[in-house]
Amino acid sequence: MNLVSAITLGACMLVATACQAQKQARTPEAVAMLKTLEDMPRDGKFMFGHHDDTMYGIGWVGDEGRSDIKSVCGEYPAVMSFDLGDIELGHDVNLDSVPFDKIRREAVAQYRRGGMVTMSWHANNPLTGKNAWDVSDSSVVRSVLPGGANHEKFLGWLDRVADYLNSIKTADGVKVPVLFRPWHEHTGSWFWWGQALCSTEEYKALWQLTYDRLTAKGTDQLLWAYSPGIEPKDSAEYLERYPGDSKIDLIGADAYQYGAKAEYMATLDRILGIMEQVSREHGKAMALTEAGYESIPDSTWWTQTLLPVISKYPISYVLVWRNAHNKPGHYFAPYPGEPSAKDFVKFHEDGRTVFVKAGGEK
Ligand code: BMA
Repeated sequence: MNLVSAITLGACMLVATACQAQKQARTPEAVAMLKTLEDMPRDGKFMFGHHDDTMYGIGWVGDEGRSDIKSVCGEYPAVMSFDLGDIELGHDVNLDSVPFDKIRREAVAQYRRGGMVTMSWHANNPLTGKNAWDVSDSSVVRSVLPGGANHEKFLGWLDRVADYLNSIKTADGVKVPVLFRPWHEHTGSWFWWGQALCSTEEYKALWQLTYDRLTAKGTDQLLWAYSPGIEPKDSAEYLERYPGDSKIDLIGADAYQYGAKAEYMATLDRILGIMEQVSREHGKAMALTEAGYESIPDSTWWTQTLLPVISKYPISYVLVWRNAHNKPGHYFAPYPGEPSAKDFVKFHEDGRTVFVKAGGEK
């Protein structure tokens, strides 16, 4: 072997070790979850997801095992989303009054029935003490980075997130894999980590800090999702604040209908087209991480608006937002008797959509 081949071999071994080290840093359950996310579109399917599905719905809150989706179609969503907002303050309930103990139980139940769990984090503003939507000051992100006045406090917040995620375990002690989706919708400017509130470097540093601190706390059960809003016009804009391939497992977008059907379909088409390109070039799974039409004022929305567009793209899942029990009209999923429920049953019966069975617990 000459020197060049020896060096090349050495370099290859280093790369292989690094890759292995990265893989070894994942629990088998997280690896399996990533494989499922990747396999879905290859099988021509995608999972359906719903935020806070088993926590509350229209006309009920906290009923054990209840779900508006299950009431309508007989199965649970394959993906359930929960939010960590207020965990950083040490509260027992999140920003929507859902007890963290209940989120832990429901995450385990969802995992045991063969479904997936994703978590967002509407973290409070660490500078002003107000909520995630307080955009009154554009030095917040800088203030939590190393050297910033809120750095130590913020590390404590990250530790609380890590400790909580690490506490979500089955009875056998298996940590439930979670697709963690922090600092979402950053291409808009309605959260303190948004586009106009920090620089690209600061946003990326916020991700690095989050990733490093959680990883150091042993959160090897996590997958990580990047989910901008619909603002990017091309892949360069989509990737402007991308934290990097080594930190991201799935790329997403949060896209809601506010106006006309044709306009929303065109928006979905555009953002999913951009994501398809990024997904191919970066080798990442992709999903519509949040979607919906508040109050669903279109009784065929599921099969005539959503399905025709998303089924053109290799998405792993589509997730709709919550059915608030105490905020009239703030719902995104059907419930029994709701005008789009019949159409949702058709969507459920479509061979491409994936749900999980009630009672199918492992
Ligand atoms: C928003 C709304 C709010 C909620 C927040 C976090 O989109 O649903 O009511 O507090 O998400 O779940």
